[in-house]
Amino acid sequence: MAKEISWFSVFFSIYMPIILFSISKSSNAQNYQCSNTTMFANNSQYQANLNTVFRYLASNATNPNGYHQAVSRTGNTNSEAVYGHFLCRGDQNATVCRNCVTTATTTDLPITLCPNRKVAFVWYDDCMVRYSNQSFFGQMDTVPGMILMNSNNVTGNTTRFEELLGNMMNNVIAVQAPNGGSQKKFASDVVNFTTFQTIYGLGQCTPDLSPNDCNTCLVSGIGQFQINQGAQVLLPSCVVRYEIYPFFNLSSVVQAAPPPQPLPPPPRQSPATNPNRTRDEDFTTVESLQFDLATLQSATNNFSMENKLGEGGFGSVYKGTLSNGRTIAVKRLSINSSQGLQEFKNEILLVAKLQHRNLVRLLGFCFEGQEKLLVYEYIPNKSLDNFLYDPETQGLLDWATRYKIIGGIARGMLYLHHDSQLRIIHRDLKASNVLLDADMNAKISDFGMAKLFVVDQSQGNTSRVVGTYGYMSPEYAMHGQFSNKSDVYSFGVLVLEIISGQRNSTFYQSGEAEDLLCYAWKQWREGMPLEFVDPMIRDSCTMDEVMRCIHIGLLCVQESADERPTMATVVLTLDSYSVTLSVPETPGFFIKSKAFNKEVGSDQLSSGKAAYWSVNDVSITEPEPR
Ligand SMILES: *[C@@H]1O[C@H](CO)[C@@H](O)[C@H](O)[C@H]1NC(C)=O
Ligand SMILES: *[C@@H]1O[C@H](CO)[C@@H](O)[C@H](O)[C@H]1NC(C)=O
Ligand SMILES: *[C@@H]1O[C@H](CO)[C@@H](O)[C@H](O)[C@H]1NC(C)=O
Ligand SMILES: *[C@@H]1O[C@H](CO)[C@@H](O)[C@H](O)[C@H]1NC(C)=O
Ligand SMILES: *[C@@H]1O[C@H](CO)[C@@H](O)[C@H](O)[C@H]1NC(C)=O
Ligand SMILES: *[C@@H]1O[C@H](CO)[C@@H](O)[C@H](O)[C@H]1NC(C)=O
Ligand SMILES: *[C@@H]1O[C@H](CO)[C@@H](O)[C@H](O)[C@H]1NC(C)=O
Ligand SMILES: *[C@@H]1O[C@H](CO)[C@@H](O)[C@H](O)[C@H]1NC(C)=O
Ligand SMILES: *[C@@H]1O[C@H](CO)[C@@H](O)[C@H](O)[C@H]1NC(C)=O
Ligand SMILES: *[C@@H]1O[C@H](CO)[C@@H](O)[C@H](O)[C@H]1NC(C)=O
Ligand SMILES: *[C@@H]1O[C@H](CO)[C@@H](O)[C@H](O)[C@H]1NC(C)=O
Ligand SMILES: CC(=O)N[C@H]1CO[C@H](CO)[C@@H](O)[C@@H]1O
Repeated sequence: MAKEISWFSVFFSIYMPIILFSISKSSNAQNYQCSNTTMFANNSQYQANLNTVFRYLASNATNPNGYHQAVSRTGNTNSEAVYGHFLCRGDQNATVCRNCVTTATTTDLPITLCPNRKVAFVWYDDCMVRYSNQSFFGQMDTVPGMILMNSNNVTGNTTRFEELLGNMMNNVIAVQAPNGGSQKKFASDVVNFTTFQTIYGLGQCTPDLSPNDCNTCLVSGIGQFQINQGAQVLLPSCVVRYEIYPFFNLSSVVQAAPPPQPLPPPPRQSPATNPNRTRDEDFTTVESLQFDLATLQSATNNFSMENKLGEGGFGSVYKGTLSNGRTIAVKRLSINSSQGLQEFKNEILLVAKLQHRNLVRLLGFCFEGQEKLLVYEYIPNKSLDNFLYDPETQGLLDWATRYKIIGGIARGMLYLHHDSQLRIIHRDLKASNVLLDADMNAKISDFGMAKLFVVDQSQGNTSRVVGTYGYMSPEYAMHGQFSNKSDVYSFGVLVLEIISGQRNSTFYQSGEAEDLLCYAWKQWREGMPLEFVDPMIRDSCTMDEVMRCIHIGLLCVQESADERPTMATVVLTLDSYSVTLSVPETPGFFIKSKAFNKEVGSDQLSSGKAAYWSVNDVSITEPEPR
């Protein structure tokens, strides 16, 4: 097991797993987090200040915007100051708000839930209350948090449910994001699922956030939804929730929700680099992520062959079972990091905070002696390439499943590029790096490796190329230039592979030795896209979805990185049929000449196979950054 050290690790381990239990409307006093070991003494100055803050909050609970911040800093030192706030749910009236805040501040927090704790959070249906020994005002925090799931499965078409839910939550984001100042940042929406079932959703941020921060918080919450009959994600700075029963005042529903807008550009400054934003680390420490070598050896049967799941870039992966029964995947790194140990640990801490339902979660690491191990959540099914290219399992991937996988990969990549605080470029997105869970949800793996092993993660040149031929964009393969758009290119190749059921690198269409991208483009230009579709799904697929996906794929692999869409546009396009797509230009690698004219006709295209890259489907990962 991971070493249990402080309350921080408890915070973390509470946050990491999805806490599953049915939501009952009445009792939800379970939803709290408090520092276990940082206590204050009875009759201390801290207690006096905290009581003052509680009194201020309760007496301001009838504020019209349902929000109040209070500070009490009586005493000699700053360390005795207490900061607190409450936020009432946007549709509730003052009476409900006051009852909720009063319960929190007079009994629950001081007596039953978090007695003598210096830092605490509690979330109820109607309000949330938080206090700390340091200021958090105006700051966006997504840790610690709680995920509550209704354990009942959706009855009916889950794909449709997920689509409707996604569109509804997009509306919720779009509606409240523009609200500035002290206005409520609250929105709710309703959508009919079937004649008999309706989905109700809401999202709310603390009003002290900027619109961008509010957006980021909501997106990060929604990213953790799983598709059940209901879910709520409770974060310090925002909450998101949906149910199949009306759980809020329906007159709060925004009328005529605007069409979904592309997400606004993320704030320029990365929160991770703002020195004032290091508070997150308070709740996740390197220690809480550290595993004993002995623990991992015994979990993996001493890295036995029977436990080996496969070879990935960077090393072999083993299945393990911890003494508490939890299954894990352990990656045994075969490479050295040029970074110092502390720097490496700091990066691990950051990567471990990337959490999204379409990303494989990093649970921890072990760095002992010669061993360098990364511990991940275990995903039961194999990777996408195993399914896609094995004639025995190919049939399991019907069109609906493939479509869901494409959407999942897109959302996971969007989170990496825009929504996570780190703005990660994956750099090695490919079918073998997409794992499928028991419900065939896509989970992207091996992200953040560039962050762990290369110092500079912003756009720039790199002296070595990490990536896999066949998925690498021209600018990356040739010049080592990487950016979000190189990932978009790899995504495009992956989409075309999923639709065609063919590996780009071994693609061979009888008669004409072309690569997959050219073939896709040609069929598209000639108005025969169905020719390109995997024969296994030709009869069962939904034509307009397939067309849209091929179109998106072709846009993503355009030679000019500027012409390629962003992942935000890709997700929007997948979610909304009203977005008009531009006509794709020539795929990169079609021909290496820059002078290639886009006006050229298809006959000329098929003869334009002058200078192909050599085929090689191995990850070329040179271990040592220079
Ligand atoms: C920390 O507090 C939580 C609830 O607040 C409790 O479940 C857990 O057992 C505590 N851990 C320790 C180590 O005291
Ligand atoms: C504070 O006092 C209460 C009783 O008033 C007692 O139950 C509690 O254990 C005390 N806490 C500490 C940390 O001494
Ligand atoms: C509200 O809180 C402020 C401090 O944050 C305090 O001065 C005031 O007395 C409180 N009560 C009311 C009714 O305003
Ligand atoms: C808050 O309390 C923690 C734990 O006691 C301490 O490490 C931290 O320095 C305190 N922060 C401030 C601003 O006093
Ligand atoms: C406030 O809302 C509650 C329940 O939502 C309701 O029972 C109560 O009558 C309302 N009070 C006022 C003053 O509107
Ligand atoms: C939901 O579905 C999964 C498999 O699809 C099943 O294992 C699980 O038992 C179901 N849960 C409920 C509450 O029916
Ligand atoms: C489920 O919903 C999706 C999206 O709305 C639709 O394309 C598909 O045909 C539906 N499946 C069934 C079995 O009705
Ligand atoms: C949902 O269905 C109800 C009744 O069937 C209808 O009155 C309502 O307008 C529908 N709502 C939406 C958002 O379509
Ligand atoms: C629901 O909201 C409307 C408009 O804000 C308000 O008039 C009504 O009293 C609310 N109902 C309840 C039960 O709170
Ligand atoms: C950090 O906080 C200090 C004091 O609260 C403030 O003066 C400074 O402007 C902040 N810096 C940034 C980058 O937000
Ligand atoms: C695990 O394997 C190493 C060598 O690979 C060996 O030194 C060690 O004793 C083994 N441990 C156990 C518990 O078998
Ligand atoms: C985009 C890309 O790299 N495509 C490759 C697909 O496979 C052919 C060979 O079949 C390569 O030449 C291409 O470079």
